[in-house]
Amino acid sequence: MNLKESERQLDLKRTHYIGNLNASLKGQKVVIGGWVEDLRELGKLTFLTLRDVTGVAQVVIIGEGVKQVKDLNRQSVVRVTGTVQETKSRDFPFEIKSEKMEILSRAVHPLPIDPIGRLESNIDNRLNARALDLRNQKTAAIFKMRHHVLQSIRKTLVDLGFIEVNTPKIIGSASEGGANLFSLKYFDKQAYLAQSPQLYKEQLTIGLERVFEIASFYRAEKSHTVRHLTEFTSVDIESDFMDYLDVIEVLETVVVNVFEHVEKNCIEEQKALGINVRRPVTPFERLTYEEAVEELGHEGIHLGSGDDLLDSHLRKLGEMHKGFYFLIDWPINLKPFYIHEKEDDPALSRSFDLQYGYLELSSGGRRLHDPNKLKERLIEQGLNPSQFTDHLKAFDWGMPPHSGWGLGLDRLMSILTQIDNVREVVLYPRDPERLFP
Ligand code: AMO
Repeated sequence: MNLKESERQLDLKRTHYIGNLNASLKGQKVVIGGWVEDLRELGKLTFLTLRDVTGVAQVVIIGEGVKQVKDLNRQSVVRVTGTVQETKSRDFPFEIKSEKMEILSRAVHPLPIDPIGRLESNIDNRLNARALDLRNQKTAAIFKMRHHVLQSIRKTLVDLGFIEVNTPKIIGSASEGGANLFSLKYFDKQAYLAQSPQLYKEQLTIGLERVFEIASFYRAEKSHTVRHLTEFTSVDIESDFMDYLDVIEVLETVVVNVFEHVEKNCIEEQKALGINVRRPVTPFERLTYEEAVEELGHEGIHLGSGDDLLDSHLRKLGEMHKGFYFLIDWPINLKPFYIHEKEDDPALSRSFDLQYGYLELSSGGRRLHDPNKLKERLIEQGLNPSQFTDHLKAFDWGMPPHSGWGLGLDRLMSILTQIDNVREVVLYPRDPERLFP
């Protein structure tokens, strides 16, 4: 087929990612592409620092090319055909002598933020220009790490026999029964955004036994803290034939594997962030709610049995229990309707939270699988069983005993990267004030 020049597809191929180049390729012709991080004229030469997602290289331009890049703004996108050669530079092990320079896209000047990070931008300006912020190596490191974290979690759960599923995010009735639901008009009906996959994941144990989901969920809470978002990513699991202490072990394995994976596989990212990720000490401590209340008592904080642990209490506990620990056996009145009581002490429940210091990372437990008990609990909590008909009917189809948990991925990322504000570890965070970009 004879295509006219204008119809022919532009050749945009590169021969190498910059990260795959090395000094041993001396004399080899390569085609690389990326964005211009820096440009320095030095007599008849121009030095161009070119970055792609894998690394940074020095390009030397002589002759015609010098004119081409004379007025080129930083962050513009170019493709360079050239030869790998030795360099006198102290910052680079080799350089590319440019033979052909193609300017593919021009960046404006000034840009809304300095993506090199030489000029500090505040978080709001960075989030408003998030795509550009990803050219900052610190920011890029966070999201490369997040990718590794997701891979590690998937691997651990798949290895343990869990099947990855996708449940609906547009739902007809509240899954957790709470008031913090976003409602939306669904044609002529009322619908909501899912707060969690709770009811679906429980139902799925009927046929798939062990399931997990990694997805966005929604909470209509006007919380202005560094740990709350209105849209957050949750890692959820549910398994039949497991009690709460079994799924606690799964959770510990997931978390420890994440740290080990990142320690080994994210060397550059740790450097960029100035952190050293280390495998946490195991097993994580398990503190019962009653023990926690007693410890708080010694600190002069007196709680009645069944009182919730408020932020200030968790902060005090966090001072005494640094790092990861499980808070187990919560009073049943503090837990959602689906949580199973402790048979030997029905005021308590087979439930847990995973804490990192003061921060709650996950909660979970054994679930009620007896439909009559579940109906009773719904009524006790002021909920109407008739709104849960679709869920309850599954409990008559041979519902196995089951347990599970939900882990806040954004909070885990903030612990791992040692960055307090979850907005930093989410690409386009949503909070009560932020709906754009
Ligand atoms: P819970 O409501 O405790 O439990 O949520 C589980 C975990 O999700 C994270 N999380 C949040 N992260 C950021 N912003 C928010 N607004 C937010 N809300 C929750 C936290 C929290 O520990 N269905 C149960 C889980 C289960 O029992 O399986 C649930 O949703 O890290």
